[in-house]
Parts: sequence; C-alpha cells; structure tokens
Amino acid sequence: MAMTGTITEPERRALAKRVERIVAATPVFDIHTHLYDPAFKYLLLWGIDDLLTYHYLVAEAFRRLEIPSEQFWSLSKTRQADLIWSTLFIRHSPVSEACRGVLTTLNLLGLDVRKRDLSALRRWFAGQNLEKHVTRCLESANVEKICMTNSPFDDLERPVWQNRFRRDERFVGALRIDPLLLDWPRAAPRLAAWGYHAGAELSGQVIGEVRRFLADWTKRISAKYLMVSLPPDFDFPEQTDCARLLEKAVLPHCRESGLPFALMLGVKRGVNPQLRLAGDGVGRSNLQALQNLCAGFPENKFLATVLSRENQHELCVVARKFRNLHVFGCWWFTNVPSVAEEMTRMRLELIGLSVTPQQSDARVLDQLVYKWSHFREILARVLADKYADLRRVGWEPTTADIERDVGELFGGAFERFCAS
Ligand code: FIX
Ligand code: ZN
Repeated sequence: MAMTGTITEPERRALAKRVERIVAATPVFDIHTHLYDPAFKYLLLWGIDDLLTYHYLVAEAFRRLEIPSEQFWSLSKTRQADLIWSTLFIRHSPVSEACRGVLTTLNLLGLDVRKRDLSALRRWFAGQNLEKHVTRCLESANVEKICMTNSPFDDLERPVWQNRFRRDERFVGALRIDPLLLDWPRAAPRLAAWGYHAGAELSGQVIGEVRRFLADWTKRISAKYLMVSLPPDFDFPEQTDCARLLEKAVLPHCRESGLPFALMLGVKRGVNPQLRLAGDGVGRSNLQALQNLCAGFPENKFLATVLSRENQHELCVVARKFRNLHVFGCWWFTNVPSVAEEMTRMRLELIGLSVTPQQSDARVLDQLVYKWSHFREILARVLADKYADLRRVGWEPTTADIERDVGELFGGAFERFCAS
C-alpha cells in the first residue's frame, strides 16, 4: 500500500500560514487575570504608567537601580515609571519578555515607539476614554471574556461587590480564597466581623459557617471557579488548618455548587519583601499532594497550574491519570517564550488538546494585547509542527479540524470541563 510520508517545504509553509490565521482569528476566554470589571473604576489598571510599573518590570529595574527600595516606593507612580523607562528601555535594550511586552502592546495599539518619547505616550493614553479603551484592548487581543481574581478579603474590592453594580458580561467572577486557607487565625476574626460565627478552632459549626461564607460569595460574584495559590511546601492530607478547611469546607462547597477548584502551586511569597508585589519567588511543588486530591475527591474538579519549570512534566502525567484535573496556563515566570513553547509542546504531546495552555495573568488591561499576541505566535508554531507531523504520515488536518482544535485550547476545553 502506498504511503505518502513527506510534506514539501511550500506545503509546510502553507499549512503554517493557515494555522497562524486560525490561531489569530479564534477568540480567547482568558481564564485567569487580575483585571477588573470597569465598574471597579481605579482598581482596573491601564495605560502607560501602569504598564511600566508592572511588578515584573519593577523586579528587573531593581537589579539596576542604585537607590534604596524605600526611596523608590516613596515616589509617585509617574516618577517610578520614569525611572523604569530610563533604566530598562533607554539605557539598555528592552529585550526581556516583560519589556518587549510593553513595546508589542504599544505597537499593536498603533503607537509609534521609534521616538522613545514617554511624554508623547502619556499624552495619548491621557486622551483615551476607559470604556472604549477596554473594548479596543479586548478586540486587539481578540479576547472575548476574561476571569477576574475576586477576593472578599480585599478591602478595596469587597465594598464594590457589597454595593452591587451593573456587570460587564465580558468580566467573569472567580473567587480567590488565599487568606482563608493560608492564614486561618487572621481570617477567622474577619469572617466573624462580617457576620459569620467563626472562631479560631475549626469545629463543625465553624466549618459550616465557612461554607456559608463561600456560598454567599460564590453567589454574589457568580464565580466560575474558586482558587488559591499555594507555596511549594503545600501538602495534602496534612494536619493543618489549610488541609482541614480544604477537605471539610472548600471541596464540599465546590462539589455542591459544581464548580472547579483551581490550585496555583509553587509560589514563595515575599522572598525579598523590599520588592513588595515584585518580591515573590518560586519553588518546586510536591505534586503528590495534587494527586492525592484528584484521587481522593473524584467528585471534585481541579484546575491546576504550577510555577516551577521542573514540575511541568509531572503535572502532565498526573493529568493523564485523572480526568478531574484540567491543566492551565504558563504561569508568571514560565510565561516567557522559551519556557512557554517547551511547555506547550510537552502538554500537547502528553495530554493532547484537553488543556488550556495559556491565561494572561494580566494586571494591566493593555497587557492583554501583548500577552495574547506573544502566546498566539508560540501556539501557531507548535500546532503547525504537530499538524505537519500528521501530514507526513498521511493524516490531513482540515481547516474545520484546526478551527475546532484552537477553539478547544482557547476556552472550549475549559468550558466543557466546568460544565462536566
Ligand atoms: O497568585 C497569583 O495569582 C499570581 O499570578 C500573582 O500573585 C502574581 O503577582 C502575578 O501577577 C503573576 O503573574
Ligand atoms: Zn495570578
């Protein structure tokens, strides 16, 4: 029987172009960001000064700045942005991913970066209307919907929810519960102050009140899922408040409401506190804990992303064993092209298309533009290679196949997992 066995260079290029076009045209559901519905007003960061003072850039600037950290933090946002611009963009070429991202964003928004004129950039942003700018950024990134990170423990955010407002449907709620799981002694009095009968000891009654709290907030924000980020030494099962709250309150609540629980594993908070938000680090996680959760609670759905590059292969293997686990995102320090490409290839090779390979983690609205543009480049390259491999053995991926597959990766698989 005749075997095809080859793909010519023009055929490969045409296939790559087709994949690129489809990847560019497919709208994304960005399942984890730190952006807010515009109704949250100043909590939604946007514009050049917020872009320049992004904590990824602050960390890079601190490597070069000679002033004490307190002096930097005492400056206004504009002056901090000035310093970061001159340090990272003017005195050296801005080749890091976070620096390049600012330029990609400006370029795709139609701004001329050749003049290197920060004042002109500021003037342009000052002339924008926020509502329109939200739409422009979403359209330019081809992002249809985004998940926020909503914390009832955030004193600026909580009152907005309590006062109610008209929701922008593009911004989906996701309930963040780090303070509850990671610092129960401090969370308990806060819950008590909000009318829940919570005390330091995790009695059955207190657990019931935690569940009531979770149910109230899930409803208030119409949460798509609940989430926590955890340090590398997180373990389960374990004799800790965190493990007990997880088992007795969070997981039963998720089962009852049919919502996934997202674990973001491997962050070491405050490795250098002088850097504030930019001071967090990474450590290798014990994925046995995740495996125990998936195996021990088959009625629960888990979303997971891990921060350490060294954990990525193991995470895929756990996902191969447990269909109640959905892998997502190239999180934070892994969201650099070299690592994101390696991870995306490995994930497709190990778990096929049943994955959400990226989330932007944008903290500044305009970052959607670069984060998705950069990732689309990577995904198109990886997929084109994979389809070319199939072509070489006689399997012809049709345009409809490719559209379906990219749709899965950009939110379809996630939606199906949530609905399962
Ligand atoms: O825990 C998280 O959601 C992290 O993404 C953040 O804490 C982190 O600061 C961040 O912005 C990473 O991209
Ligand atoms: Zn995040």
